[in-house]
Amino acid sequence: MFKQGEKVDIVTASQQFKGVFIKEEKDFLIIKLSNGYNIGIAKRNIKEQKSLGMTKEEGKEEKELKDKEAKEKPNSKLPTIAILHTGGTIASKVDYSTGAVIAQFTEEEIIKLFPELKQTANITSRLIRNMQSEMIRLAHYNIMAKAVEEEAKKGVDGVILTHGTDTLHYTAAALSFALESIGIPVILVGSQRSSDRGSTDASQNLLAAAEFIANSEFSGVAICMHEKTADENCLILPACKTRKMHTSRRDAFRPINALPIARVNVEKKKIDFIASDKHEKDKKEKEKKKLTLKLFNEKLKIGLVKPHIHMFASEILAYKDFDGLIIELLGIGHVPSMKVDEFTEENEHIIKAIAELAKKMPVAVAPQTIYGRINMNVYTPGKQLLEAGVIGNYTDMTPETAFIKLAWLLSNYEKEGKEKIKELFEKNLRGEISERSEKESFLN
Ligand code: DAS
Repeated sequence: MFKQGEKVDIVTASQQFKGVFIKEEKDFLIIKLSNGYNIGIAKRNIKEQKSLGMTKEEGKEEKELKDKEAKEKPNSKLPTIAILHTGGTIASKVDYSTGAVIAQFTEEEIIKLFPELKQTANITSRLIRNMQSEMIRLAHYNIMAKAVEEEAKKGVDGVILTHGTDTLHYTAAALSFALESIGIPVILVGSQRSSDRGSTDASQNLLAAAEFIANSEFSGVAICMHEKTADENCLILPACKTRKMHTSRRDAFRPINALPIARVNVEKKKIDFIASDKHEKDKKEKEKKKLTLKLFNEKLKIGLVKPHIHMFASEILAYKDFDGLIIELLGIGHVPSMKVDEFTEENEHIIKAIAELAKKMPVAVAPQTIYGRINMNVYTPGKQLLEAGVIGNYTDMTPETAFIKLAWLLSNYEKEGKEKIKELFEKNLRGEISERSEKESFLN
C-alpha cells in the first residue's frame, strides 16, 4: 500500500485519478487532487494503481531563507496592517507530504505564503477563527468586531480580514454596521482557489487589499476580490452592496445597485477610485471619529423567506416565534396575495399570515431580483403588503444586507419600538441604500 504523501496514479473502469495519497479507509483510498480537493475512490472500482514517487520536501536552505525574511524587523517607513484570519481557503495550503489542507496564520507563515506583502506594509497576523464561512452565526460577528477594535486601539493603519467566500458579503455588512465610525480601512478578502494552486486568486486579492490600505485615504469596511477571472485588477467593493454571484468564478463578487469603490492594479501599484463617495479618512485629529461597537444580540432569530408560485401560508407562519422576518419580494414588490380564480384561494391566506406576523415583529422586504428598488405603491399586491404592515418600501438592499440590518437594528434599537425600527430600516446608514439608482450599476 502507498505511504502518506506519495504521488499516485489510480485507474478505475471510468476514470483516471492523479494525486497525493492521504490515507486508506475500509473500502476507500483517500487522495488529494491537484485542485486541493480530497476524493475517496472505492477499492472495488480500482483497475490499476501505481506510485509516482514521494512529494518534494521544501529544501532546507530555502526554508531557512524564507524563515529569516519573514522575521525581519518592521520598516518604520511602511504602514502597519493587521491581518485577522477567520478561515476559508485564502489562508491555507495543501501540505502535499500529508495531503492535508493546513492553515497558515502566523506572520512568518503569511509572509512565506505571500512574500511580496513586505514591500507594501509591516504585517501582523493572527487567527481569530478557522472555520468555513457557511458555518458563521451572529456571535462570530461580535468576535470579529472586537478583534478589529483591538487592532484599531493598537494604532494599526488598516485591517485585512481573511474569510471564506460563501458568506463574506454577510460579514462585510455585519461589520459595517457593528463598527460605527471606524476611522481606518477594514478590508475583507477571500479566495475561490486555495493559495497553493497555480490558479489561486488569494495572493492578488491580499496584495491588492494591502496596496489599497497603504496607498489610499479610504476608511470604512469594504471587500477586495478579483474584477475579472483574469489576474489583472481587483475591485474594492461596498460592504453593504456586494454579493457573491457565482459558485466558483474568481470574479464572483459583484456590486449590486452600486458601483465599485475602486479598482486596484497590484503590478502597476495603481488605484483608481470609481464611486463618488470615497469614505475619506479623517485627516484632522480633531475630527477623528471615535469607534463605537454596536454588536449583535446573539440570541436573535431572524427569518429569510423567498415567496414563490404555489406557496403556502404555513411557509410564512413557520416564523411566528421569530424576532423578525425578511421576505424576498417578487418583482417590484409582490407576493402571491390574491384569489384570482378557483385555484388561488391559498394566496389570501398568505397575505393574512404576513399581516399576522407584522403585528408581532418587524417584517421587512428585499427584492428577489437582487437588482433594483422595491416599490410597493405600483400594483395591488404591493399595496396589500403595505396595508399588512411590512417595512422597507423604496429600499434597494440585497436580501443578505437586509437580513443583517434587521438583526443589527433589533440588537441595538429594539427598545425604541417598531416605528424607530421602520424609520432606521428605510434610512441609509452605512451606504446600504442607494440615494438614487445608478443605471450603469446593473450586472456590472
Ligand atoms: N466553504 C467556503 C467558505 O468558507 C470556502 C471558501 O470559499 O473560502 O466560505
